Amino acid sequence: MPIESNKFIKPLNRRQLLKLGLAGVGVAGATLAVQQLRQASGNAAVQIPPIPEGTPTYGNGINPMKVCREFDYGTLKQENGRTIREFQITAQNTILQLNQAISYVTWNYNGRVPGPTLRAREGDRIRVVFLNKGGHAHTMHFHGIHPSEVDGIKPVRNDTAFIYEFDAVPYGLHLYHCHIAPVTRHISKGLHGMFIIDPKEGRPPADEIVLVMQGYDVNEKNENELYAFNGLPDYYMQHPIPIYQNQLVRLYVLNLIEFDPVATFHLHANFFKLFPTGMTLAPTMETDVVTMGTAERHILEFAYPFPGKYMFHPHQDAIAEAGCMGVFDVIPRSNA
Ligand SMILES: [Cu+2]
Repeated sequence: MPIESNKFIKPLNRRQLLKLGLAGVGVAGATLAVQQLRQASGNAAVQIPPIPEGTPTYGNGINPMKVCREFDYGTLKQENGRTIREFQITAQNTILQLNQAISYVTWNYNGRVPGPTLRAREGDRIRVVFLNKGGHAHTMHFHGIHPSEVDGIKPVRNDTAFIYEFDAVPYGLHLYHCHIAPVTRHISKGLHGMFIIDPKEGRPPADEIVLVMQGYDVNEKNENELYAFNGLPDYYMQHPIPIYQNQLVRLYVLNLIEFDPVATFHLHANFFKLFPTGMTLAPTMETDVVTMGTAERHILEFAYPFPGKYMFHPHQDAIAEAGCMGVFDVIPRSNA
């Protein structure tokens, strides 16, 4: 698939150049300046609605309303003239109250399901210090391009650690998960998370939201009884995610439902632009439903022109009605 790397870097006119004090520089210089501005500003220009009061937490104070906009950029270190982005991950077990009747022992990374959304820039050197406190052998297998030694299939025994180090390539929306057999079991018990590699030139400012779709096989019969976005069934039905009217929203959607071969993602009363696997800077299509096999993921972009509450869910009723449903609460800015 061709990658159009400069799609969003439009040449500036003379007035815009004067404003930037760049009238004397060439187009290449101006383009670079725009890229630098975009990197410097990041999403600082984007206003995000505050977390509604009273949204419940679980485990060690984990709040799915926070999780949906939380990114772990790691810790930057300088070593031998190179920047290393270091992440600390611990596999552990945490009991989750999935609904009023079912509490479930999850296997997870850093006490949360899904694990932290790890985020890096294309070309960064990544170092993941992985400590296994889960009581079973686990690993971290990253999707991406890397040498076999760090492919995360070699078991890391309980109470031992392993360091995965590799370059963040290619840019896109990727994932990591445990790769101990049966892999479906280790993934569906919660050992999974998103791994976002931003393109060097960045993406336009947007309200960025993470949604990981997951199933729970609570009685271990190789089929799911419950489903969820970001770990807790029906959480975003009871606690809609607030977004602003006419604000560009960038949704990072990952399907990690095991035991069901496919699930779709459908957005109500709108259409979204689709960036397959997050590996393009220009959308390849516009639609309101997209089909994903297990481990497939896409970036979706949209804005809501009208205020109100709008559902999102897979178009498979059995999945949606068993917990994989949520609502966006579109708020006019004047009310904010
Ligand atoms: Cu595992």
